[in-house]
Amino acid sequence: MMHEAFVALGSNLQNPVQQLQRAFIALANLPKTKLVQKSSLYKTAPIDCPELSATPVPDFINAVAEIQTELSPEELLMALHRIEDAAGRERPYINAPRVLDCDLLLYEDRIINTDTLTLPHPRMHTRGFVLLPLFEIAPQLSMPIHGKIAAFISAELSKDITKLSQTPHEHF
Ligand code: PH2
Ligand code: MG
Ligand code: MG
Repeated sequence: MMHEAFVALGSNLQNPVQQLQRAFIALANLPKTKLVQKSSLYKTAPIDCPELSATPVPDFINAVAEIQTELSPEELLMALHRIEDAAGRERPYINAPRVLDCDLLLYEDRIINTDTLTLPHPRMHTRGFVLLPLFEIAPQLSMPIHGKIAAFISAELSKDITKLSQTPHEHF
């Protein structure tokens, strides 16, 4: 049985646009999984990222993908971690700059609270960099617990987020 899931992608290191393009391909290549929709790429200001040096935290590129998968939520989570690791992800401290972050947002309407996985993603309804790309590909979507994503989108959450009009090199 195929299950609908949504995955948030983010990068603010080492050519983030290319990191996200590769991440979409990696999602499409997962076993027992189809990539159904990908949002535009969005340039977003960092949220809750500690500034540990004089250099400002780089902006992010964010996007959301819709997939259909026969993987279980736990299998999918592990597969997403492997995609992050393959991109060279390091985890020196919480919310450190990263080459690739792949977060499982929703898996059908499952509510899960284990040590390793919380669904729906606990912060998804508070983050413009998730809500805007998600709304682009699934405007009618409803989250378990919180309800319609559209109800959470506001001018405040949308500030410092720019939709990139064109993904470079997509025409080749
Ligand atoms: N991810 C975070 C924390 N802050 N800010 C932006 N703009 N984009 C992100 O993907 C992001 C963030 C934790 O994963
Ligand atoms: Mg994240
Ligand atoms: Mg993550």
